[in-house]
Amino acid sequence: MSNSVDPKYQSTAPDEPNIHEASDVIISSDTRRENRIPPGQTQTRKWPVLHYGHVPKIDLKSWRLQIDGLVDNPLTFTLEEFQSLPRVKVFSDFHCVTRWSRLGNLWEGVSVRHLMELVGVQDTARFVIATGYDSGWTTNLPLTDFDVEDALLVDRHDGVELDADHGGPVRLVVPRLYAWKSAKWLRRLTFLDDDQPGYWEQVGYHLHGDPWIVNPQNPDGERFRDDPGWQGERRE
Ligand SMILES: Nc1nc2c(c(=O)[nH]1)N[C@H]1C(S)=C(S)[C@@H](COP(=O)(O)O)O[C@H]1N2
Ligand SMILES: [Mo]
Repeated sequence: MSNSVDPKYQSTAPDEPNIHEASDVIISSDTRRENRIPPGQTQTRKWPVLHYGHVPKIDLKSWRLQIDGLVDNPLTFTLEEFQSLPRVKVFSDFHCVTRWSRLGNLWEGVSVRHLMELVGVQDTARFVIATGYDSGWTTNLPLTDFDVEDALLVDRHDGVELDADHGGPVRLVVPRLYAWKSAKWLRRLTFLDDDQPGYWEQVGYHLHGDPWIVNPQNPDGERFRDDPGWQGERRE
């Protein structure tokens, strides 16, 4: 955790989605909710830095992104190759399970769907594991929330390069789930047919982690693992 002044502090109110309406920005649908703060969350204008352990030292020349598992064509990208892929912009909110929400982020990078097409994800794939450069930290996600138009691999945020504290050079951002599913310092994506709990999921955090789904076990969002088989309802 860093104690320095937060360069990402929002000195004015965060943007509303409609300012991007006439542009090529993909608007994450949760930003159109009347109340954009999920149950149990509090809005912050900061961008807190949150992770387990230390910011890994990454040599940009030897950085690689590996995509494998249930794919026809496993691929490994250098940073230069990654940066030459077609780019997208996504406007979304960001909700940490420690109860802060940062609204109105403009993310830039490469869409998850484009990468999935390049590697040819097989029909049997249902889940993905994202691995970070921080000693093999992982998180698991279902493709129902990953294979969506507003999920992307990010290298710029609010118009500037993503810094190392927030996961640079490249992080995952999956706006529909809690922020712990948005792996920083992304190193690898592995497609699987079964759900394998990642780092926090193994110690009790939710396998799915949707902030808008409420049920008796998780009255304010899918924070912790609940009874297997229980399906909550997504709050609209
Ligand atoms: N590789 C990696 N990614 C990670 C984490 C981590 O410890 N390691 N922490 C997660 C958690 S709990 C949150 S809330 C977000 C925080 O992102 P931020 O530091 O940019 O706010 O990163 C997520 N991604
Ligand atoms: Mo978090």
